[in-house]
Amino acid sequence: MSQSIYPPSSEFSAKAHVSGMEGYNALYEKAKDDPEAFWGELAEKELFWFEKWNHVFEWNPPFVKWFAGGKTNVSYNCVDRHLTTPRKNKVAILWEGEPGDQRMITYQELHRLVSRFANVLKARGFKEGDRAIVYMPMVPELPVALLACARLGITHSVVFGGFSAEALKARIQDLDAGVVITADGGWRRGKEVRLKDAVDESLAGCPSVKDVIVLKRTGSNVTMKEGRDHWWHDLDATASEDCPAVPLDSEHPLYVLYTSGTTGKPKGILHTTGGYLLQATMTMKWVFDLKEEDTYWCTADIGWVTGHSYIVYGPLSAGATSVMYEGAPDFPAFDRFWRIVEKYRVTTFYTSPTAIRALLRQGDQWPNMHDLSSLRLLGSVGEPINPAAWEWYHRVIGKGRCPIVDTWWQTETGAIMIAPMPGAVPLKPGSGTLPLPGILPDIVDFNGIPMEEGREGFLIVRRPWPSMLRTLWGDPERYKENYWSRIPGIYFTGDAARRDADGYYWILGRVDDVMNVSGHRLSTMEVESALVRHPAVAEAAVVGRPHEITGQAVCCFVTLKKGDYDPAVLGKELRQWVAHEIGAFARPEEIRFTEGLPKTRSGKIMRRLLREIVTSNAVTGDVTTLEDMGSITRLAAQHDEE
Ligand code: 7RM
Repeated sequence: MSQSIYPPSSEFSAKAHVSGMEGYNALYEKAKDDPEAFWGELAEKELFWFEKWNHVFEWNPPFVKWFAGGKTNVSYNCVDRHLTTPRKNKVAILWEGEPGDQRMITYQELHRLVSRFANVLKARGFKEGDRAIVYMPMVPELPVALLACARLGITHSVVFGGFSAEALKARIQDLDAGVVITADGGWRRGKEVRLKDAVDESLAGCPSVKDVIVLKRTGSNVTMKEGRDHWWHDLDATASEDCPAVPLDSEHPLYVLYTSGTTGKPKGILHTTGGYLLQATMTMKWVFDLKEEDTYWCTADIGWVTGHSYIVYGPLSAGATSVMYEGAPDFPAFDRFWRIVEKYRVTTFYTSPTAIRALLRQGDQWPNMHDLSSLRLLGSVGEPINPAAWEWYHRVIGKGRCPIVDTWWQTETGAIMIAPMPGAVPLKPGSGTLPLPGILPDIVDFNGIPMEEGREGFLIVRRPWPSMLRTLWGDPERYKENYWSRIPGIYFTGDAARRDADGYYWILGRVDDVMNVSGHRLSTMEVESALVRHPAVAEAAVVGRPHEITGQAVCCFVTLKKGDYDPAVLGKELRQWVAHEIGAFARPEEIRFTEGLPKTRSGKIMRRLLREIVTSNAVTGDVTTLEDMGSITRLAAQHDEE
């Protein structure tokens, strides 16, 4: 496959935090040779500590501690420390609600909001070691609630605002949370998402919950239970603005974030304090090349890890101006993102391949209606980005001027692990390029033996890193089993990948997304990228189905770009196309045209559900992360008609 390479422009390099491959190599080598010195110096320089640590890290596989004995506070680092600098009147959060309302909150104002709300929690008796569930829309009070918890050492767990009452209840129970922080509702595609109703429904079986604090966002009618439920504004009105941040151990649990595993029970990923914040802060500079004058926008939802690390903790710790948007990208029209970029003169824009493909599908007229010349850097996260989407993002959004940082990481890794430093590392569309300093990934076979260049294998990480998950909440055995036993003593990412002659990493998707057709290992991603290279195809999801002769057969779900197609003709053409692009063995057995694909709320295609549909035409197991349950019914129904 011919490969285009995009080196950084000399203009971009000249101003970047890290310039040229020499700059990258020097940092990488230093971190590799002496991780203690490397991370120790950064921790001292980049974060505020009440007391210094005893050791940079202590590694008792598979458990690690970073900066243990050191005392710090995430809320202090994200807010208070900026108040004695010229940043005190800088906008921290530049917020836009879906209906078009706006708020601009400076660091000083953020300090007041966080201190007051921390005093509200304190007055209700919550303190260091307690747990809070946060179930809110994307409004500024969401980061305020998180920072208030962090200020007091209350471990928070954000549950995405679209989750059902049932999913919420499971998380409240698993965490044994004492308080739920919520809102009446939020706005999504012009409709109210009624959060308080879901909280009421979930609380029947949750005796641990003493208090529910309700923000008024939509103003709709909600039931308030006497003694248990309180309006945020009532409690906040009388709260003092003086609430010093509590010095906490570097290993104090900052948050738990639930993510679906291969079984039905979600895993509670635990992140702690000093190490997490350090890597989140450093990646803002290394990967997003953050400058004082940037207006940075990550479009993720705070309900998943990208929002935690790259809307709340990373940007605020680094003193950024961070845009936050409440609603959907297509409301009221397909240009909402580009409208916001133009309006606030956004310089750095970080989104997912799913969003890019969805917007690409609507045509260039939407971005072309807006002045996007403020952009200087683009980012991608969540899935491999296919070359066609990359090229569109680069050309139509970035006007060929902006580097694209393709960032590989996981809820478990806490912060970005593999991504280009944009002033240093030449880009190859579809590759996360090289590991960041201190990160030692490798690609190995079943026995942990490194694969040769170009060969597909398991992506692993050899050394603990600062923002690594510490355990699964309440289940250290599952933590060991899930991440450290496939190849004993080594972190197993669950992803397949390969490395090219330049040492660049190419992520091929989850290991359980690898098919085996006639003895050929074939990644579902490979077939998907072949399909989306076809001009009629907007998006594709591919799964394997048991097959008597070939082991597995390739089944494809395809959404089309606008146009008139004859499904019979196009189906044949696409099968031929894939055979031509990859090889005859990859020729799909089946192509199903569909209006939409089942996705998680963070935009990942749920291939597990598609696998169940093609094997048994039924769906079982955990579907709580699914964005639109209707997509499943429609896909199954479509099959019945065939
Ligand atoms: C941040 C996030 C993690 C999984 C991971 C991969 C996939 C994420 C990329 C990617 C290719 C990327 N956390 N993934 N980023 N694949 N290129 N740049 O997404 O826990 O929700 O998902 O997502 O499979 O293991 S996550």
